[in-house]
Amino acid sequence: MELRIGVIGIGAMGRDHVDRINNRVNDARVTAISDINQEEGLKYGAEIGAEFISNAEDLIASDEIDGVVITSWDPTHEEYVLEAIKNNKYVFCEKPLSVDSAGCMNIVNAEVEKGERLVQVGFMRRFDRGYEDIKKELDKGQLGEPLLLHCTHRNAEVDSKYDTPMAVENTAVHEVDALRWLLQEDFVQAEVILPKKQTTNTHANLHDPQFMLLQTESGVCIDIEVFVNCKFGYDINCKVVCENGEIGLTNPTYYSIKTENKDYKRVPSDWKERFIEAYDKEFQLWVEGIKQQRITGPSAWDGYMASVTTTALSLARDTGEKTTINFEEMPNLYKQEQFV
Ligand code: ISE
Repeated sequence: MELRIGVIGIGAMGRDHVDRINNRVNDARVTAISDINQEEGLKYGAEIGAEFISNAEDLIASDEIDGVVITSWDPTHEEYVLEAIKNNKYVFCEKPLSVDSAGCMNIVNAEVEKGERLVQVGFMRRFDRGYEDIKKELDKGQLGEPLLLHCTHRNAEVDSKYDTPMAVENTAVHEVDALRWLLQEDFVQAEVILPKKQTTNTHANLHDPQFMLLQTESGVCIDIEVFVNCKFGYDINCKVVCENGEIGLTNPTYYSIKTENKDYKRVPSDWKERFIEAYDKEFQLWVEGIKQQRITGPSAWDGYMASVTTTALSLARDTGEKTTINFEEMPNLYKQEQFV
């Protein structure tokens, strides 16, 4: 049976997901879309053969929709996810699950009350081959205990709307989730160091680059460089230093070009290119989850934990102080599937 998927928000990310659902994911098709821009929505709906439903709540409630994808403006996520839970609909929500931790907790509580997982959050890095392989190696234990992690998250450039807080909330949030999943433990302390020297390629509202530090419950120390105007491409690195060795991501390019005394490897241009396979896999897992009525991908609890951690990082940046990360106790609903 082909699942009927409704997508709310048809900006760049929404369209990217429509394309993967219709062309690369098995057993699902986008049959309805919704967007605040009616003209664009009608035009795009006609292009992809999907009904345009102007009111997102009507799309969520429709009997002709089996699953909802939320790629709308961040502040609308919480409201639409809660509406989906109310309507017993499976829902895939792009990060952030909500703009704050209290909002994420509202979703956790609504799901716990239903007694069933309906929500998957768009933390795609868990599905990336590189991160998966690192996790397998760490789980084997031959490298010994992880001690330190060095990560970089570099974007070629960002637009003028991207400001200092977004380096945490929009960008480092991916490391926050992926590293928590890799290490299978939570973070307890956050710190952000803003180097005095910034790139001349930034603008007045964006401190770039930034240096973030996290510590886990067991004492693993992590540094994350976020540099979103690095100019040369989308460059993601993660090195885990263990007792008996080191393991890290490589640039996932399958060829190099030698010419004019140089040996070139391509650097991806953005996250859509770098993580294309991971995005496809996360959606395939979501579709399988709906079919089997058992969602196992990143959960509302993971969305909440990412939010408490990014909130602490933001506070640490604003105060210049090390900040303790506090969180609620994990409800039983999430214990079984934790860190899948
Ligand atoms: C963007 O929203 C993403 O999700 C990308 O993965 C990240 O690299 C980028 O910095 C964000 O702005």
